[in-house]
Amino acid sequence: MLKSLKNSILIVLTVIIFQSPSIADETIEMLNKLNNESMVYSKKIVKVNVGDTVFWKSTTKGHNVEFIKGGTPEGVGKFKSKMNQDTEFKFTVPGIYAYWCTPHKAMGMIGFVVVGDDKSNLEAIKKIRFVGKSKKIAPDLISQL
Ligand SMILES: [Cu+2]
Repeated sequence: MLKSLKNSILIVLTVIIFQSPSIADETIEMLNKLNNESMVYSKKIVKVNVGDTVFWKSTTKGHNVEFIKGGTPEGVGKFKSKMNQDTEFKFTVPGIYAYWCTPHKAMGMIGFVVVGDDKSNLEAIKKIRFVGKSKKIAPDLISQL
């Protein structure tokens, strides 16, 4: 009896340990509607630690994630996920990351990730040329970083 309990605990622990690398530290849904907003990420700002992974869930189709040019810390490459698909990114370089949904960037579908509480590229983030509705909502979001 005790042995089988011990085995059960071992199995549970093993499952937890082997699953953890695939568990995202933040999950953001890509949505057509959220309350009275349309074309949005469920969380517009997330703050994570260096090495954390953010997972974007394609809850409704028609969206993606694209890092904005000039909107990432120096040395970070381009990132543009496929349309209609879940995606994830492991953040190994600290700083602010600004991204948008390629087809909805003019409809206000933007988001920010702050990694390692590092805001050293804030001035560059403020210089991003947002378009349409994003231009209206970006300053308020940036002030909350
Ligand atoms: Cu979109």
